[in-house]
Amino acid sequence: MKLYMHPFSQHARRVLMLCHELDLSIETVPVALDKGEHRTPEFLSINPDGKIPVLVDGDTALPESHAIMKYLAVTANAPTAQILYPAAPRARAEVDRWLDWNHTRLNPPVQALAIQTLVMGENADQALVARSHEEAAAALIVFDQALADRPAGQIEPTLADLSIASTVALYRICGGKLASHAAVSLWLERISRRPSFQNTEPKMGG
Ligand SMILES: N[C@@H](CCC(=O)N[C@@H](CS)C(=O)NCC(=O)O)C(=O)O
Repeated sequence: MKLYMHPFSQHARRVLMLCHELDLSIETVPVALDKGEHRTPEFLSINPDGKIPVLVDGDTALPESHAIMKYLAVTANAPTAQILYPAAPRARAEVDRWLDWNHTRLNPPVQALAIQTLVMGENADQALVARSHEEAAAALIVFDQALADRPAGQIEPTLADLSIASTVALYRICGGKLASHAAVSLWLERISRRPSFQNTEPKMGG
């Protein structure tokens, strides 16, 4: 299996974190977004939407990080798969809920922040930066409360934890603060001790 990815992409990172958690080896194919490699006919033939990550498994090309994560979790024959993406409908719905929440609520302002602060440099739109910080912080209040209400024994991550961790980690790289989100801070600290997090850390400026 191959994963078309970019080392700074939170969408690719969450898939790579999952591969570590499943003990699944995967070949990574870096796509130079800065050189427009995602707009070439070759790349568009595997994802007409022109975005990474894309998983290629045999003759299947699957874009969208959360679809890839679900596919890997249900096809992997790993003991951890049941915790990562439980089969029981209510537990699975809870994971799906937070994956959707990240996709629609937290990730969009963090993605905007990343583009403005890491890509645009001096040309960053400061009004957009300020608005994105506000939106991300407002979304994190919701997640913070959910973590505070979580049963104490629930320590092992699900797909949703990995996905949200990839986004929160990027938020911090972009200058986002977790000081007013105590439960998120603790949760990230615990996840950041996992090899899956440490081995997928983007090497900024390196
Ligand atoms: N919903 C997609 C979003 C993927 C995405 O936005 N990828 C970015 C990199 S983090 C990308 O390929 N951007 C290139 C572009 O939009 O031109 C997913 O979850 O995989």
